[in-house]
Amino acid sequence: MAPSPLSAVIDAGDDVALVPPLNLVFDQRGYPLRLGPHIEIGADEADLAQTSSFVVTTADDHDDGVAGIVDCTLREAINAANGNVDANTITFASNVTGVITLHLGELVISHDLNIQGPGPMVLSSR
Ligand SMILES: [Ca+2]
Ligand SMILES: [Ca+2]
Repeated sequence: MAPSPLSAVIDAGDDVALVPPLNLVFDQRGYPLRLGPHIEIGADEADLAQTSSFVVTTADDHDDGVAGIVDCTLREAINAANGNVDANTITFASNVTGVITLHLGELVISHDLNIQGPGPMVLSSR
């Protein structure tokens, strides 16, 4: 489980794990081991929140509370955009294809939002 955004373990790890002999590259979930200035204490690196425009990085439908640079669902991007009146554009990473099945219910958009998808032959939602 990733640390909460205010956890004291964030960026408090020893970056020596990134260099020989350990040469660690990924955390236990496959995220880059260092996001931000330093690694976290523990097995999971906290994702960094996208703050202005948002790039969806997965076709999954979940909400871990962070529209992160590594893990950002359409739902997380919309929720983050809803909380920021200046953030009004959502795009999709090129690897996000297929169907986004909305397991968690409908998406709620609270103000003007520009969602730029790759087209229905590449990505759709239901
Ligand atoms: Ca970090
Ligand atoms: Ca996320």
